[in-house]
Parts: sequence; structure tokens; C-alpha cells
Amino acid sequence: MVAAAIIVDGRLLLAQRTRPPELAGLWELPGGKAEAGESPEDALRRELREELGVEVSGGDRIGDDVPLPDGRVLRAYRVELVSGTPAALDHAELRWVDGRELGEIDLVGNDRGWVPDLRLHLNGW
Ligand code: DCP
Repeated sequence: MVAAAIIVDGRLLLAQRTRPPELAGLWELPGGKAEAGESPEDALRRELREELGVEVSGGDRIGDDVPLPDGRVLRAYRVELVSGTPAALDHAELRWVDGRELGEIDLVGNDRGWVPDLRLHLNGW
């Protein structure tokens, strides 16, 4: 499972989930599942193309791996926007947050442990 930290001008892009019902309304770093045979980097590029309509590059790890109950691992990567403007193609809404706002917004539980690492790269905290 891969997720992207897209940071522009000291703000992080968050996306609001629409599903499943228990996660709907909560905010996340956009991403998703790697398909069979797909590298994490390729999965992230594909997911961001599908979910946000953007092309990205880079991919340094950020934050710790999050072990999921099913045995998989969720991993965040810092990526740069190469082209396109993020759009909520698969989410309810998008928001750019600074460090203070990141601490106040309702994140999905899996992403909460990344907040301290993310804040190091954000303005306003
Ligand atoms: N997830 C998470 N934090 C993120 C991204 C994902 O906790 N920043 C979790 C939530 C889901 C699982 O990973 O349980 C898969 O996420 P998605 O539903 O976004 O993944 P896909 O888009 O690949 O799946 P689908 O299209 O089937 O919904």
C-alpha cells in the first residue's frame, strides 16, 4: 500500500475519502494498493494519475511503515508534481494544509503517525 506526500510551498495535499463508510469523510495522503508485479513507485504514479490526474516524480520515503491488520504495509513517499493540477477525481475534496492544520484535521488512523515527520516539511506550526 502506497501513499504520497505532495508538498508545495509548505503545504501538504490531503484528500477526503468517500469510502468505505467507516473512512468516508476522513482525510488521507492519496494512494492505494500496488497491483501484482507493480513496484511501489509505479503503483504510486498510477494511483496519482487515476485519483488526482497528475504526473509525479521522485519518491523518497517519509515517515515509518504502517503495518496493516491484514499483514500488508502502508508506506509514504514524498513526490514532486511534474504536470497537472490535482483534482478530486476519486475523493470528495482536496485540501492543502500547513503544519497547524495538519494537526487539527481528521486523518484516517493509518496516516496519523506520519504527522510529526510531515510537519518538519510544512509551514506554520
Ligand atoms: N489507506 C490508508 N491511508 C492512505 C491510503 C490508503 O490507510 N493514505 C488504506 C485505506 C484502504 C486501503 O489503504 O483500506 C486501500 O486504499 P484505497 O481504497 O485508496 O486503495 P485503492 O484505490 O487501490 O482501492 P479501491 O480502488 O479498491 O478502493
